Amino acid sequence: MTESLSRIKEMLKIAIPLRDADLVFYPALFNAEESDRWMAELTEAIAWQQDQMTIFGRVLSLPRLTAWYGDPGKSYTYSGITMTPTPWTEGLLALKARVDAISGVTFNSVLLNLYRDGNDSVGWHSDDEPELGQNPVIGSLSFGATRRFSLRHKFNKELKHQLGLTSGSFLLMQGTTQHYWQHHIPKTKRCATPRINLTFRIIH
Ligand SMILES: O=C(O)CCC(=O)C(=O)O
Ligand SMILES: [Mn+2]
Repeated sequence: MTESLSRIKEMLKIAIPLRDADLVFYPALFNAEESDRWMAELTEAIAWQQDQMTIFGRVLSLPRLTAWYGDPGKSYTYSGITMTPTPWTEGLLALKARVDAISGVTFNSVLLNLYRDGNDSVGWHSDDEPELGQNPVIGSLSFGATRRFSLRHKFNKELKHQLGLTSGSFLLMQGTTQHYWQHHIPKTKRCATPRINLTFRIIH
């Protein structure tokens, strides 16, 4: 076994026991030094965009910067925005290799979010667009500031969960998770530094 494969097998892994969901959390897929390096490299190397969305006829800027990379032809539409993929960079392919190995699937695209500070956020949603298939597998990698990731059940208001997505952590969401649960990253006054999140996806 190669060194990196055995390292992956020994990785700290936490199953999050939520009804109607399949969530596995790896608190330290990357160590602090690697994470700082990726944070700096991705900040520089990614073609960050400020996208707009239209809600009730009003055009608003998304409260974060985004980018979409992936295999040719793997376009993705969400919130009325169609993103055509930028070709993989060497760095993103290296991250994908680690994430593929731990997830046991082959991702073909990644949506990147840059939260400049606690004023940036993402609203409640499920990653359930038709092109993600019946049971979407989403691999969510975080670098930089720790932000709170909240989950709520779509049909039972009492079921909720919160998780701090720390730098270097990886959250795998699969099975029926996107059918039954929504997630978001709320704004916070307690965060003045940036965070980058990469959600690896399989576009069918
Ligand atoms: O930033 C995060 O952790 C979540 C991002 C997210 O939910 C998405 O891009 O669909
Ligand atoms: Mn999402």
